[in-house]
Amino acid sequence: MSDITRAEVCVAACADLFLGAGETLASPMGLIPSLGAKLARLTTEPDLLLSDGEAFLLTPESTVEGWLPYRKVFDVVAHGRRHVVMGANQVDRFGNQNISAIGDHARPTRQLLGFRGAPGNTVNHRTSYWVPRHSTRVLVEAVDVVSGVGYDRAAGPFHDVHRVVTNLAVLDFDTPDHSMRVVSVHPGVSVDEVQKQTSFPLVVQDVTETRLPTDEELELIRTRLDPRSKRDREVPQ
Ligand code: F8G
Repeated sequence: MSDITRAEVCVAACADLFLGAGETLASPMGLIPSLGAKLARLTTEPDLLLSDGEAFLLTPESTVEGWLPYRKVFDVVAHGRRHVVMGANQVDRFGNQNISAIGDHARPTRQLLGFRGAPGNTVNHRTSYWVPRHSTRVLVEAVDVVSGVGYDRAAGPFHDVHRVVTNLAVLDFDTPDHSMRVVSVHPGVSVDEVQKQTSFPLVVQDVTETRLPTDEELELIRTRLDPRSKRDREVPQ
């Protein structure tokens, strides 16, 4: 299939976040991660559980298939069989995430979402991040406030910041000091461009090109999961 869009590459990269997850609760925030989780469920991970973030488990077509009220989500968080894909106003080289405030904490210039579930998520189970606009403003040397905990802070045995998927690249922390590394750049993007849009030096080794979605995946994305192409609004071509 031709004309594969950047948004579709990002959806497939988000689906790959869940490779090997098995019977795990996926909690994707934002459209592209949600499409990715649904795509994974329909292809490689048939046992993946999809939360609507409120009270239900849903099939990829949004039919209710389970009851997961808020209080129960906390049990799953503590148990650890969950993979959350959160957003980030800022994320730094060790995977600290900020969705709380911009600027000096005593007098922030912007009040954002607050800490929400980020601290508990990051100390209890696998966490990834989705950044729709990779820029030096988001990929910062050090976050202004730590919401999600990174590798340079003592975060306990269940801490597992897996990957950061952006509109330009896939990144992880699989380095000796857990500083951020480029795993792959999306087709049409150079490593230089990714570095230019990042405020700290990235580890660059064995970088590949992010895979294209398969024909089966494209069919699922275009006809079943997002027929109205809302994905193009989150990641313009
Ligand atoms: C900036 C920057 C920046 C933004 N530098 N300025 C400015 C400088 C920008 C704008 C203004 C606003 C378990 C669980 C939970 C639960 C439970 C269960 C979670 C405990 C459920 C409910 C709960 C957390 C889930 C997410 C976040 C998803 C996004 C957002 C965003 C954008 C964060 C990316 N770097 N950045 N500004 N939540 N959301 O110029 O200025 O600030 O900017 O898991 O919750 O409680 O816990 O945020 O901000 O994962 O991803 O989209 O708020 O939209 O509009 O960009 O324009 O006003 O002048 P936003 P944005 P201005 S898990």
